[in-house]
Amino acid sequence: MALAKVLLLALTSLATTTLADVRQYDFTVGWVDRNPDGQHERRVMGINGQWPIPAIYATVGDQVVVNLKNELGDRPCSLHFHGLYMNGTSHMDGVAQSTQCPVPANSSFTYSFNVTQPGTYWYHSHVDGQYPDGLRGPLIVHDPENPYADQFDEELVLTLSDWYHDEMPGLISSFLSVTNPTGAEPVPNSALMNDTQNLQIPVEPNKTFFMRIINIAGFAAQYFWIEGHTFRIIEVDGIYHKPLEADMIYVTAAQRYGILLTTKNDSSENFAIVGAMDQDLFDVVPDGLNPNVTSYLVYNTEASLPNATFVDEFKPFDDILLEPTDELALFEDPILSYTVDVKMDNLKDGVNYAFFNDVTFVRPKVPTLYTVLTSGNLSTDPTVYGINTHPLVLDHNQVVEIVLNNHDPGKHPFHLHGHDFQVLARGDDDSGDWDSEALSNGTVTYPATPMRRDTLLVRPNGHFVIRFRSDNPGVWLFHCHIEWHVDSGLTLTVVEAPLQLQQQLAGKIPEDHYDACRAEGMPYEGNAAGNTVNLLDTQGMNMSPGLLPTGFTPRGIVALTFSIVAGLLGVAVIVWYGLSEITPTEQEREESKIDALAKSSGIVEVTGVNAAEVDTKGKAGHGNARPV
Ligand SMILES: *[C@@H]1O[C@H](CO)[C@@H](O)[C@H](O)[C@H]1NC(C)=O
Ligand SMILES: *[C@@H]1O[C@H](CO)[C@@H](O)[C@H](O)[C@H]1NC(C)=O
Ligand SMILES: *[C@@H]1O[C@H](CO)[C@@H](O)[C@H](O)[C@H]1NC(C)=O
Ligand SMILES: *[C@@H]1O[C@H](CO)[C@@H](O)[C@H](O)[C@H]1NC(C)=O
Ligand SMILES: *[C@@H]1O[C@H](CO)[C@@H](O)[C@H](O)[C@H]1NC(C)=O
Ligand SMILES: *[C@@H]1O[C@H](CO)[C@@H](O)[C@H](O)[C@H]1NC(C)=O
Ligand SMILES: *[C@@H]1O[C@H](CO)[C@@H](O)[C@H](O)[C@H]1NC(C)=O
Ligand SMILES: *[C@@H]1O[C@H](CO)[C@@H](O)[C@H](O)[C@H]1NC(C)=O
Ligand SMILES: *[C@@H]1O[C@H](CO)[C@@H](O)[C@H](O)[C@H]1NC(C)=O
Ligand SMILES: *[C@@H]1O[C@H](CO)[C@@H](O)[C@H](O)[C@H]1NC(C)=O
Ligand SMILES: [Cu+2]
Repeated sequence: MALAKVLLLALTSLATTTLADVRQYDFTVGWVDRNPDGQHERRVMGINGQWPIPAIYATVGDQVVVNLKNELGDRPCSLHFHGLYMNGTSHMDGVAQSTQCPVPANSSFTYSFNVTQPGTYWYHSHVDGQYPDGLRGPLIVHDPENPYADQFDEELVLTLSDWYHDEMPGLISSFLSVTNPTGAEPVPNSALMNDTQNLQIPVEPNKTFFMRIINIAGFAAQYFWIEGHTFRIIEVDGIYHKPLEADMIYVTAAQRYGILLTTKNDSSENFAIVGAMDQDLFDVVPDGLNPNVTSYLVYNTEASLPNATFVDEFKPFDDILLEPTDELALFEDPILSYTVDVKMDNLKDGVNYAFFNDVTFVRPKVPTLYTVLTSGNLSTDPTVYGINTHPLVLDHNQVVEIVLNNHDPGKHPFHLHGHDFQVLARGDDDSGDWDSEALSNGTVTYPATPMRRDTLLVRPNGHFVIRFRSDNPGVWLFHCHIEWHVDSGLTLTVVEAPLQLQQQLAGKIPEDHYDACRAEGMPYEGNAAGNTVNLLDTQGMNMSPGLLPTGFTPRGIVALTFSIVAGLLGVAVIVWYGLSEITPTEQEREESKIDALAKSSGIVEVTGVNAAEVDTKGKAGHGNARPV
């Protein structure tokens, strides 16, 4: 009996080892011409001459190897595997200037990692705001132990996306410009499903599909529904949840939903599948924009395809109602609760930036992971990562809470790399003190088994509270997944268990990672400024422009812009001098603000030298406000 058990165990472990597979993908990234909305042909970033780019498939336990070759000719790229924990392989997370140097044109780079989690994910470039030019696609991890396996017949992948006719680099420079002082985001030209429109999905009656819906957009969330049908949500962002019925979901950029869709018994009619971009996100809705995309469930090829019926009101399912299938209980109260205040504001160069606690993200000279690996015991000191990476250094195996207050009237989907997180609360108040009061008087209670996901919407001037356990040493970004806001700085850097990370990765960074840095002429040792001698001296690090002089408002910048446009050079020069001149009072204000930040966050330490440097840099480095 005992022997049989041992044998069985041995057999099972043999079976699981042989089941683990290496999934190798050879991906050459290059340009191809496409016209996915039938309105405009343009070049897009394809893979091996294909676009839509191929999906990556794996099974839990597999090792995935992606051999990337960059044939874009004139620009770097990278690949990030959105939602994967990358446990033990933070250096394979694909984030340029955080976990690697960007992969230069005409170079190769290998990503290799083990997949330990089932579910619906995607992969995309993580260099600048690059992926909306096409370098984004599904990543599906199959699960031999899917708890809902007996409830469906077939699987189906369906991507949602927004689409631009112009290429990102030009759009980004007009977005981050003194001529766009309110930070109005470029509005997409159309919406897509599976990178096309009017897709026909043939179905048989009385079958259940496990439909994996992935929003691979750079900006727009979509309302999604299937006319005449309801469905059951069983997965969000890779985490199984107990089935709940819905007839409409709201899928932000980067979110995924796994739904069970049972087809009708009667196959006389066909039905529209509708995606409607959320136009609340757009500052101005251009004339003639069709925010909607339609596909069809085709039961009967003889029958007509119905036009989608307009809905008067969007009433999507509230994801916070979901309960994870594994019933993971609410994490205990955290030692560290970190409050981040989100706002949009202009800096001295007249450009509109996005801030977490008055810090707008600027890439460090040395990728943050390499700073961890070359800063010894000082890796626990946030100073070495530079103010503008907004480092949040975490101890190993702690419960961490993030309270996010959105002081912006826009909606934002926030994503944390390397983790999923528990969602404790989401509300319409951004005052910052609603939480403790409402919790103590019992008006708010946190769910016992909170919903978990990796990308979460915060509502306009609202808040959310999330928790996760720092059980995954690595450098992980926390950022808004609207690419425009990544470009304007809505990112902070989680440096999780840096000492454990050093041990984990000692001697493990492959040479092609350093080759990428060498080819780009980027340093890969030392602090954020590349200083390898005195790690606490970050002089010369990349910094954001300084603050606007007191009293300067977006309206002032609009006036400036107007004067530029009108070519009133005399007036403009005066305004420019007004902008560039920093009075001593202003300088003091700036310094004390940074001091206050250091104190309030308890995270960033700034020396007098650095604080003074903010100002110098702001003055020196950003002449693009100059009206010439
Ligand atoms: C990459 O190779 C192409 C073709 O040989 C060449 O035109 C291009 O200049 C190269 N790009 C870089 C950055 O070296
Ligand atoms: C990935 O899995 C293989 C065996 O399947 C193992 O040898 C290797 O150490 C794993 N890598 C990491 C980073 O965990
Ligand atoms: C959508 O694209 C994926 C590959 O990215 C493909 O597997 C799937 O079949 C397509 N879905 C439909 C409904 O055609
Ligand atoms: C639908 O399928 C189920 C089994 O999946 C079967 O029991 C049932 O009879 C079918 N109904 C019709 C109307 O075909
Ligand atoms: C199809 O018919 C079966 C019984 O034959 C029933 O249980 C099921 O609810 C029907 N499905 C739909 C979508 O009407
Ligand atoms: C859909 O709308 C178009 C244009 O309004 C119309 O020509 C067509 O007949 C409609 N199709 C159906 C199936 O109603
Ligand atoms: C898009 O769909 C929404 C919701 O059904 C509808 O209100 C709107 O009129 C549609 N817009 C266009 C251009 O079809
Ligand atoms: C880090 O600190 C520990 C304990 O204080 C010490 O043993 C170790 O030598 C230090 N390591 C480095 C690289 O300074
Ligand atoms: C509890 O606190 C919240 C938040 O301050 C407040 O809105 C609510 O009115 C309070 N309720 C009671 C019963 O005191
Ligand atoms: C990472 O791996 C460690 C060690 O196996 C494990 O304890 C931890 O839960 C893992 N974390 C994640 C996020 O998978
Ligand atoms: Cu955002």
